[in-house]
Amino acid sequence: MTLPALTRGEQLLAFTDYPNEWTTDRGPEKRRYDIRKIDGEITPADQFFTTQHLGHPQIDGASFRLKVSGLVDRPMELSLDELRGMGETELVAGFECSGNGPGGMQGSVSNGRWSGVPLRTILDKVGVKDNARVVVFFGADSGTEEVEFRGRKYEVEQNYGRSISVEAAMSPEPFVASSMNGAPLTVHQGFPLRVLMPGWYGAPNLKWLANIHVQQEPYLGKYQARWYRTLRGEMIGGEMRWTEAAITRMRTKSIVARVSRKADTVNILGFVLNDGTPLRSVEVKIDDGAWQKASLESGQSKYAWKLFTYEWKGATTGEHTIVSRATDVNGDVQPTREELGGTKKTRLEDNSQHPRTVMIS
Ligand SMILES: Nc1nc2c(c(=O)[nH]1)N[C@H]1C(S)=C(S)[C@@H](COP(=O)(O)O)O[C@H]1N2
Ligand SMILES: [Mo]
Repeated sequence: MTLPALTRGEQLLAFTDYPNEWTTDRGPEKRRYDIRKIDGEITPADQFFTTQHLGHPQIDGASFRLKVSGLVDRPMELSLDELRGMGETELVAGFECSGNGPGGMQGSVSNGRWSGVPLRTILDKVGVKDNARVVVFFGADSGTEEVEFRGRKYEVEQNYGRSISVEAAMSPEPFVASSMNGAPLTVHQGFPLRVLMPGWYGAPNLKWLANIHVQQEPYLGKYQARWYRTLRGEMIGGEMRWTEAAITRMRTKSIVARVSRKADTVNILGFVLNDGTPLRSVEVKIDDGAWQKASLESGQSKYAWKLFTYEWKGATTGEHTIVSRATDVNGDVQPTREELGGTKKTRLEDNSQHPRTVMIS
């Protein structure tokens, strides 16, 4: 495995596409990850990107209880100790905010080592009733939200909420995480508990989890039904139909993150992230050259981001454009901006190729 850390005598090259005012700071309690600083597979907790809508709730771990309610045989309120006693699973997984893109220099993405209790273990303990279809997660964070209906606006108090199907909830992957990178979750990361949906965008990875509620009908809270969705053209029954769908699984995206030089070799490093679908290749293109195959690391799990590297020999001085594209085993190729624009109207889930510019001096 090629180590992503810089070796002796290796120097970072400057990207010329970062706006002068770009910083990792996104205002109170929000932070981007500076992907030029990737020097290992795991993002350190104090650099892990972070965002939320309704601020940070302060939760006392000792008196905290996770409420499990709705269509279950045995509703429960579980303490952190009780949850810890129910088993532990660990997974290296990355995710990006569905709004991550060139505007924020792809800084709303990170990769961590999470551990916690499988969601299925909790649901088995309370007993999900046969008529249950949906598992809703509510965070402890709340605030006044504006909801628009038929041209009128309404102000309501609500918690951040997200839902998944019972089928997805009972699959082996999702878990309720209590630690990242070997330490309890920070307030930023959702202390004391967050949902970890491996392979899904950030929005469903609900922080400060306070209540798991099981129900039969779809959950239509603002952050499920309105805010996190995409207007997309799909071929359905042989016709192109424009439909809206909730943000769920990550679409394959590769990004050139760091460019460095040692003697006459320019080293290009980037990451690929998706929903766990195995990858066929990652390729790199320099200026108007041909696509060249990059070497791809296997990553620490199916759901971890995969780092890729490409050695560029014979680079000339001046500004150059570098872009990458990933292709999965099904042959799905990461689209260009123009290609993606043909099937997606709204802004979220932008997995288009992102050409970067660097200066070689
Ligand atoms: N309770 C709660 N969970 C939340 C959110 C939120 O506003 N409230 N924001 C979501 C969004 S949009 C993203 S991108 C991720 C960010 O997770 P991070 O701060 O650990 O990077 O948290 C998700 N979980
Ligand atoms: Mo997000």
